[in-house]
Amino acid sequence: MLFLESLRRQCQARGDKTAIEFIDGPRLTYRQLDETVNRCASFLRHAGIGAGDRVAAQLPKCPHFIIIHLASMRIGAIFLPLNPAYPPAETRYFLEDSGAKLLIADHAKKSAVNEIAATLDTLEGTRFVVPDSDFVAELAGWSAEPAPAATSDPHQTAMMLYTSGTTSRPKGAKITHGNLTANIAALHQAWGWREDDVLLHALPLFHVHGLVVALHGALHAGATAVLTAAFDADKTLELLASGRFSVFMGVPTMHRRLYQAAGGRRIDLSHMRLLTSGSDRLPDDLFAGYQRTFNVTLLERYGMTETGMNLSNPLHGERRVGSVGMPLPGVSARVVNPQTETPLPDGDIGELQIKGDHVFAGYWRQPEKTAEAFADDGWLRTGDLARREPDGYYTLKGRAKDLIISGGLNIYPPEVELALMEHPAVAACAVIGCPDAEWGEGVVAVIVPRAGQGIDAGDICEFCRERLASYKVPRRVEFVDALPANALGKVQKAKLRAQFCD
Ligand code: MCA
Repeated sequence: MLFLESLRRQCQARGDKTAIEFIDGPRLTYRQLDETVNRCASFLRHAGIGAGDRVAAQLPKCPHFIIIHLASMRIGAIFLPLNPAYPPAETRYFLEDSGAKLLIADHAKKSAVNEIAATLDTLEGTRFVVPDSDFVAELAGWSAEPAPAATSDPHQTAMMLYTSGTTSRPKGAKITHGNLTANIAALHQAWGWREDDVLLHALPLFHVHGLVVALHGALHAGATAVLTAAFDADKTLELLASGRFSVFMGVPTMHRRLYQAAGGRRIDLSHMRLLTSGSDRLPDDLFAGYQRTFNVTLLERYGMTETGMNLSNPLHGERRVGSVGMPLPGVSARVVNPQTETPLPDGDIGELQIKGDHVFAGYWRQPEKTAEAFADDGWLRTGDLARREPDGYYTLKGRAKDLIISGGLNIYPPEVELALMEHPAVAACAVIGCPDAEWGEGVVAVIVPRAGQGIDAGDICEFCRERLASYKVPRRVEFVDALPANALGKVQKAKLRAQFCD
């Protein structure tokens, strides 16, 4: 049964039980959730949205986002979540590339959004919502009649999430209804989701982690998701310690801040059933410090936007420090020689490749990039290096691709380099990630200035801020006379890392 169908059944079965609740904000029961999603689906159909159309939402974390997300998928449209931190140039690219027909955005950004919309032929409409407003009341005039089942095909695309590439502009990963269903089924089995679970949801909603793993996970189980509008470590720790919650998911930067917020106190969280960490490597010291401080063992898992979750440490059994665990039910994994793509014996390091019904359907309108993503025999190339231990646990050993992960967010150096190269005083540049205690890695730009042009680091950062979401803006800028290059002229980033990462 597809995820959407099982969600509808949960809505029918759970009636007055709370489905979603915002801290200091609105609460929706399963019945209200179902009705409101139906009303929003009526509104979308009335706005001319049909199967296969792209509906973009660029909103802060609010109930509107969740309703629009579910309603879009319910009528067979393709949901496209956009990070509100994107500056106009990035937002425009995603709307243009996806050919989004409708954009629903924050009322506070109306004039900037309208400026972008005026330049796009494919975007037929924009709607603005006030995130604090009563969306349920606003939709009350629309029919709550369920939409005719538009989504019985597991191969139909349910949503599109943009991921950057090492050599190209960001690509839209097509996630099908079948992918979502396979992932959720695997996680429910592996993590033992229960209807009496109460999830504290502090992640952004525009990534797989917050949207699928956390939110869909709770709704699929008929559990309750309690959402914070943003992540505040002190507030989150207070909530976790309150005894109300059984599940929490975060990225290492969030867990590090929670650990620091404890300030050396021992705070017992052992009443919680499951605390997971993902989107970036969990440092060993944090794993151990967390255990001592909170009397719980974090469960580390590994996923990708293109697949959702792949590997996980076990719910019962050893949660191994430094390991991302074993393949989830229905997931096949192998480690191969990156050159020949032949499987390697246990203990050898190679590229991790993945297969299963959860693996995405390809990149939007990019058949060549899609073909490059898969090996000839159909396995997905993750671009991550890993080793399988003889007892089946996998350990990540680095990246085959040029990627920085900062606070659980992927940043592709070529994207930042392209922005830097637009600066008139930049003759050449290279962007690297240096270890950072808070963020995991921090973006460092190494720049060769153009002769005779004045240039300073603050100006460079300001220039980037106009073109890139602020988390991609270099935290440090270094100036050099020349970049180290190999015989083919390729910049040797390892040398730069050795020079500039302490
Ligand atoms: C915020 N800032 C960052 C980051 N986040 N800088 C670098 N890296 C970041 N990740 C910057 C902002 O640009 C801003 O800069 C300043 O920090 C404060 O912004 P604010 O929004 O207040 O930050 P925050 O609330 O402290 O955010 C930190 C955070 C957040 C909570 C750790 O980054 C976060 O929610 N990360 C999780 C991302 C996530 O869900 N990843 C999953 C994707 P300025 O002041 O200069 O403007 S990967 C995924 O889904 C796969 C499938 C998987 O396996 O999970």
